Amino acid sequence: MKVGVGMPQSSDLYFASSNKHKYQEAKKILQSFGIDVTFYKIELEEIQSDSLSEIASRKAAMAFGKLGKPVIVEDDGLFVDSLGGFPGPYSSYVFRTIGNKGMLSLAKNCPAKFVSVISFSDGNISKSFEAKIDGKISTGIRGDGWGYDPIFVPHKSKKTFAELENKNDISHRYKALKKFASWYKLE
Ligand code: ITT
Repeated sequence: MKVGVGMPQSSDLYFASSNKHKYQEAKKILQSFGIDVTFYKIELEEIQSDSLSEIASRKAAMAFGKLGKPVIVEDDGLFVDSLGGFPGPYSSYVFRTIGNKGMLSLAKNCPAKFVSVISFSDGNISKSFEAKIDGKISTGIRGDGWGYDPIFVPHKSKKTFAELENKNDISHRYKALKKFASWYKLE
């Protein structure tokens, strides 16, 4: 798996997800680290757990079981401080049910963080990398973005993720993939 710096390798690494936005961002970010990924579009069953890392590592093992090739998955959560970390591991369900409008009515202007866990599996090795970005829930839906982007305002910013041009340089996903890339290149 050795990769030269700045030299995209032929894609022997897959990104398993049902969410093309996550894949598109991950692809761009990994490309900047000289790593190529291919989309493995799949809805993987998620175990119920309070731990994103446990959910992600089980998903990675499941994805490898189906694909038989080195694969990464990502599990994310939006954690609102005043709601005891809710929706956290349930962020996907909450987005599908109450959406950004519902989250605003629960947590307008409240401190929150976005957490990403990237898990790798190749059948022998399984590794996870976690990162977060602090911020808050906005006061309204702002910008044309996917998921919670129109209501998440990162720390020191006045703009939501959806309004920012440099989301991919600062996000939870960027930070977790950066840790993954440093490890992957040395393997
Ligand atoms: P998977 O198939 O990869 O699991 P998912 O969309 O269910 O796709 P997650 O469970 O990891 O992904 O994500 C939890 C929720 O958080 C989900 O509703 C996502 O749309 C949302 N989300 C994750 N990362 C985000 C980001 O960078 N910006 C906005 N929303 C995000």
